[in-house]
Amino acid sequence: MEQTFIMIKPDGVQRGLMGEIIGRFEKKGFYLKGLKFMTVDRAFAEKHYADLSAKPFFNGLVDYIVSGPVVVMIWEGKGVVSTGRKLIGATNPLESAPGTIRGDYTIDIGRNVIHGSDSVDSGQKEKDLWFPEGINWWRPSQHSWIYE
Ligand code: IDP
Ligand code: MG
Repeated sequence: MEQTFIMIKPDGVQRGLMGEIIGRFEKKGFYLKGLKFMTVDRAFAEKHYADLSAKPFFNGLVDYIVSGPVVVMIWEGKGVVSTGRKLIGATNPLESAPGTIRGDYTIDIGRNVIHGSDSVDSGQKEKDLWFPEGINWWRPSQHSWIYE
């Protein structure tokens, strides 16, 4: 089944939004397959955001990601990459709809509390980067109440 990499950024941790964010993915019906609390260094953050290295905000983005602990997760489910992005909302909170995580809890693009993979392929790459030890295998007992 499809998987995505989700990170609660340092502001989401500091602002006490961990339970809220995890709850939204949980209640939707996605399965949590990996979960860690960690602090990364600049080289690691630069690797995660390598595609954005030419952007003018890149150094500020790296400063932001290394500024405190993050919660990193692997979520699984049908369509979880694109539905996960919908739960998260548009990158710029000025454009993210109410009801989305960024729409409900954030103001500034550089403090948008959460990351989600933008494709199945980048989800796989991000999982390999953040969870080299692998993730857990389990299937919640409610499976047949979520999937027909
Ligand atoms: P995404 O997180 O919605 O996938 P990306 O374009 O991949 O958005 O950008 C990664 C992150 O870089 C954003 O979530 C945001 O934290 C930061 N970012 C993007 N654009 C800007 C900007 O114009 N100024 C400051 N930070 C930005
Ligand atoms: Mg992105």
